[in-house]
Amino acid sequence: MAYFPDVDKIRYEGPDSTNPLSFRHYNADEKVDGKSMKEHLRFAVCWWHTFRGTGSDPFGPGCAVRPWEDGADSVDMAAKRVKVAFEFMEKLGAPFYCFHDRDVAPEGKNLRETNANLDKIAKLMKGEQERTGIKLLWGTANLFSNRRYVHGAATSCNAEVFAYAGAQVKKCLEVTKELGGQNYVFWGGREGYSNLYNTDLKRELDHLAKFFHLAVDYRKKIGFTGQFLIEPKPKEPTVHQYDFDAANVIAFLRGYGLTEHFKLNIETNHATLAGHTMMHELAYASINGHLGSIDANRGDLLLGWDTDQFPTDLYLTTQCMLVILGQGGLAPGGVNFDAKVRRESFEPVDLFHAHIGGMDAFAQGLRIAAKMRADGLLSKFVKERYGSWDGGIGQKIEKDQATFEDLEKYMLEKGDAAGNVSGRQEMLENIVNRYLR
Ligand code: XUL
Ligand code: CO
Repeated sequence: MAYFPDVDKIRYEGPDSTNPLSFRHYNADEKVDGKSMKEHLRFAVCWWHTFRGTGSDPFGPGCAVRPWEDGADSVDMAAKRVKVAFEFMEKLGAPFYCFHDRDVAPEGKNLRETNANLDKIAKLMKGEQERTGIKLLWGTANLFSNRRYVHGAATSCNAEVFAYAGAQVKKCLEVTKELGGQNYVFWGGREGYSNLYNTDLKRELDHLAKFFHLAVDYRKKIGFTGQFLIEPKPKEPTVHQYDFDAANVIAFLRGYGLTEHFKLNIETNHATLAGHTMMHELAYASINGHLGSIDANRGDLLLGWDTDQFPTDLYLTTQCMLVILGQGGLAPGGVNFDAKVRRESFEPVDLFHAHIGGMDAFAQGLRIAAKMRADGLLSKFVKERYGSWDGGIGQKIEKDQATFEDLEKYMLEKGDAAGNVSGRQEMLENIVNRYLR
């Protein structure tokens, strides 16, 4: 049974193709900088938006046409959806996927039944993985949709809820391991607060760290070797999300002795909500050795909330790939499309158009970034801009060979600081445009 009968396998047809159901830039096996595009980009389809998204919004219910859905959140429907998902991913040529436990299997009437549902569906997913060769990039637990998580999960004021969340993550780690997941993601969900009048801030943060330590302990116990990732997000659903941005999460990990166990999964729309560019967030994580994976999407700057649109902007994808290539790649992480089609794009084929566009935009970004790096114009400019640190007083400061007294003596002799030159931002922006023509 085919769920997308009108769509064949999506193929690379080159930049001149006018077939909207073809890749114009993503050519999986083509080598760029010594590695295939497939290896560089490690694309993943997300289960939640692509197979559970209905297009519902605060103003109305879903209107997406999904002929295979029967409207039930049942185990049977979940089983059918596994077939739908793998047919889609196979036709698209996506090498990876990601899921939340509750995307793939429904909750039962208690934890035992819920876990049994998950096991049943995970078995089918494993079978489809073996049949298609599609792999699991990461699993994660949904610790935010069920009403028990109204006050958060690990940071709930209610210890019972912390206990349930621990049990849920334990199970999800086991399933992720069973499916060969290469990473495991923690997105804060409702870990945050809206008002300090009712919140013990210190206790909540301590509990969050305790939760992460318990996860690290359990992962060692079961021998799960996938990379742990924390996904920062500044606001939505709570006013003050604890994992605000890359800098905040890295400081948190340091403060609680967790740095060696976690990297970050950086999402574009979360970066922009934090008032940063994606490139800033990626660079900040990367220079700290913490860039693990990305959730590729974009927001709408005119709206300013988490619209999770598919990325199509070549400046954005080029900037992403500059940072990613700069650190030698993302593996075992990848590029996960945490993105959804617009409510108005309600037909199944729109799921293909959306992913094709995102994959092509990243493939182009990869090519452009590789060329820019090979030419080295930006890196040469930056190197020269900091040249004063490669000798003289700069080198002494960097090598801890200068005290404040030394600096005073040096400047009293010179009288004033010299050597400032233009930052040439406009010239550099023009250079970048040369590559994007
Ligand atoms: C929410 C979000 C999540 C995480 C996984 O904004 O990005 O879907 O990626 O829980
Ligand atoms: Co995300």
